[in-house]
Amino acid sequence: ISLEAAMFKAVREGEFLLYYQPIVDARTKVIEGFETLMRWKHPTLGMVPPVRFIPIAENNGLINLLGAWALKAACMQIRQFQEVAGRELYISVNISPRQFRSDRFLSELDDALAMSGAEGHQLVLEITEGTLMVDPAHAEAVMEKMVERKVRIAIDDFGTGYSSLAYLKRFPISVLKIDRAFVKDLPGSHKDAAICKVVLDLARHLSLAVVAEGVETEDQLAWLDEQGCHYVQGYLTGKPMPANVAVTALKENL
Ligand code: G
Ligand code: G
Ligand code: MN
Ligand code: NA
Repeated sequence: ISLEAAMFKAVREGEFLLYYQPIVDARTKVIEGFETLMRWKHPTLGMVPPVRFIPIAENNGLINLLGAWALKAACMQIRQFQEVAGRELYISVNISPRQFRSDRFLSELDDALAMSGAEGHQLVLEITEGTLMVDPAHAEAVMEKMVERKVRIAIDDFGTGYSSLAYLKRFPISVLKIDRAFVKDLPGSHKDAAICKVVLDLARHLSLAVVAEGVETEDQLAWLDEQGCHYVQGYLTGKPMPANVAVTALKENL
């Protein structure tokens, strides 16, 4: 049976789960939030990576179902994380282009907040530049509704898409996530260093938060901190992990 057919069954049987990767303060390493990353635990294939199933789900529309489920699961989980930590944390959820454009997106967002009791300001939604470019007027209208709910918007994989900087002026964006592609050869690569510096400077002037992704070494972390990058995410400070492991990480991080 095809992966596609298996996915419909997997949704019914609850084979999808969320992993959580810490987003930490670059200086103190205090966990500020978690990005949720979807996993598919197939009974015989084992862990199917998202690069294999997200594109299929995006194509056949199953992403709408999966995305709505992930939003709910993430909002429910943030309550437990906060109880363990005894302080405010946020959860950052990837929203696929098709999910963002769906007519049901805002009502699913409201459902997730309502049923979990999570607050809008605890939620960051990650979208890519491509998502904004398909239908900017629609994107603007949806984002205004998100702002009304105090839900923040992050641009994921910043700088890797085909889009102009004009969208930083037009849309109510709060966070830029510097793609791993610009981080992995830091601090040695002059080009990557220049790109990261410019992004950080731009973000500072626009009052945007920056998260550097894919941080794997102490040298990368030290350089980013020195350049004024306040938040990092990567294997160095925490891999994507199941919720119970994330709870342990939170307890050790206090
Ligand atoms: O989790 P990595 O660990 O392998 O994720 C690979 C890719 O899959 C990333 O580009 C990520 O944005 C995407 N991805 C992971 N989880 C989700 C999800 O819940 N929703 C969407 N739309 N994409 C996701
Ligand atoms: O596209 P998005 O930024 O949502 O995807 C995040 C992806 O990056 C996930 O696949 C996640 O597992 C992966 N990732 C997170 N931290 C690191 C890291 O330090 N190194 C590498 N190679 N991948 C990472
Ligand atoms: Mn992401
Ligand atoms: Na990214």
